[in-house]
Amino acid sequence: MKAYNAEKTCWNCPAAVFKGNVDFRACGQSMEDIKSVEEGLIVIECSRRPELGHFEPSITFDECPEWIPFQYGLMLKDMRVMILGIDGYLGWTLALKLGKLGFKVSGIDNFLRRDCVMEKGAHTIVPIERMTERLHAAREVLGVNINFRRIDILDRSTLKEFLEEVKPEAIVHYAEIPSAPYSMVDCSHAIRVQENNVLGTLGLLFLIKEVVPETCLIKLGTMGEYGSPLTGRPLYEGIFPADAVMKWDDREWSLGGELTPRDPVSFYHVSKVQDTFNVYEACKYWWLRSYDVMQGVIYGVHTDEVAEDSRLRTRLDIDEWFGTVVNRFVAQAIMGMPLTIYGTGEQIRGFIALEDAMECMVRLIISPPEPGQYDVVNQVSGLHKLSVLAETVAEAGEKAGLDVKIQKVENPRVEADKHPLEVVSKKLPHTFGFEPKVPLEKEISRMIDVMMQPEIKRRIEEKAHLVMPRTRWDGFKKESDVLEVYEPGTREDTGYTPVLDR
Ligand code: USQ
Repeated sequence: MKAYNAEKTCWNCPAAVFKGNVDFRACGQSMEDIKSVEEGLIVIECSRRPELGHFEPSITFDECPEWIPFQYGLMLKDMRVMILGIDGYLGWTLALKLGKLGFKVSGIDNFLRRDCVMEKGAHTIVPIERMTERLHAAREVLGVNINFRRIDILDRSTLKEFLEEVKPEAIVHYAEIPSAPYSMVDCSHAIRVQENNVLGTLGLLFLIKEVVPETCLIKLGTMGEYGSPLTGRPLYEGIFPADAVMKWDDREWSLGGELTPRDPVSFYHVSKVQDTFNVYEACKYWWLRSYDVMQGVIYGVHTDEVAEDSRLRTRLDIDEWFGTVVNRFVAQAIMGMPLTIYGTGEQIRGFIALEDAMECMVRLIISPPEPGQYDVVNQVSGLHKLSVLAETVAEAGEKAGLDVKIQKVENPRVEADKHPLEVVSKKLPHTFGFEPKVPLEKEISRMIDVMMQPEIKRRIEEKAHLVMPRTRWDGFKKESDVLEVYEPGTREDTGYTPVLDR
């Protein structure tokens, strides 16, 4: 069977440098126009094989000797991937995975995540090494060499030098502050999040235009950009499908191809929406190419690479600022704290396990968009209602001999806590050949195994006082009141049933 990316051509390949007779990067025409009107005029030079001279961009990945088969499809030999935010939960995990697969990995980080967690007085419950030790262990254990620089994404001149040195063929952008509660602490935290995220991304776009316009930017967005429309309107993949229509006043228009509405749920999520528009515009103005990844809530601790050696582990946060819900529930089960459901627990969210998310990223990296193409994928493998999620964690905990209770606490956030949710996530399975491999229950029990280790259990208990929510969207500073505590298995499943269109 042919690889899912076999039919892509030089148009998609980051090694193809366009040498055509038109400056199509600024011409403002649609790509279809360019392709038909300028047929024969657009030529490329292959940066990998300059001896071929100038030719039409029509060689498929399947035909090109630079694209070689590997377990996920075809990969560009020694493809250079730069990860921005390489020290984080996802960045580090992806770096090891890509390195092990034979990609040439480079990355930047300014350790902002470590600082923000320290500001809370918390720590990653899975201990992680300093970067020098991480790099050393990656080399020693996995034979992976990572070209790391300590650079702040806002320091554009230093980042520019690094981009010029590496000339990445894909850039994965994780260098953002990822926490909704952190962005709601007060004015200076809200500004810090938006400054780092929005201005960091905007500056990056200008640098890509200048230094590596052929690269693909794989930008981490969030499912939270869409919100959860009370009408139950499906959450399409960022852009309305061709047959979507708007009806009003006895008239009808096609919405096909337009960005779908966004309804973010915190100042952090707003920063991601702003990024979406900036990336979308940059692709339009300068023919950059990007995948905007609307990722659901990540959970988990496992990939083969991070599990290889304790020095290679990735971080795991459970405090009220940086812990995400599944990771927090499992830690709460371990320390004997009733699982903290915010509000009714009828909120529904998209989720994906760490290991599955990493596979999706590899699949996106090796199948770049065309010049000028901005595309969106909804990266979720399941939709779960929070109350049901708590039951699932409780059940796994009980199997492991833990006595788990659930508590409903006053919701510190302003969010719909009873809403339908229908999510479309068709591109990853149908265009990129991705099938989720890690069921929720499996990852939860892997997490329980890791968190029951005495050192990690001790680290959880040490920070137990930072787990209850205190950061409220209304600005008052107070710990949420407990509304009720109950035994798992004693409540009806109420609210809406989620729908995932795959
Ligand atoms: N929640 C609880 N109990 C908890 C923690 C959270 O009921 O102890 C609830 C929240 O109220 C919310 C849901 O769980 O309804 C998810 O909260 P979360 O803190 O796990 O995730 P969120 O704030 O949405 O943000 C996280 C990541 C963010 C990413 C996002 C994906 O921190 O970087 O963008 O997940 S998504 O939620 O799909 O937007």
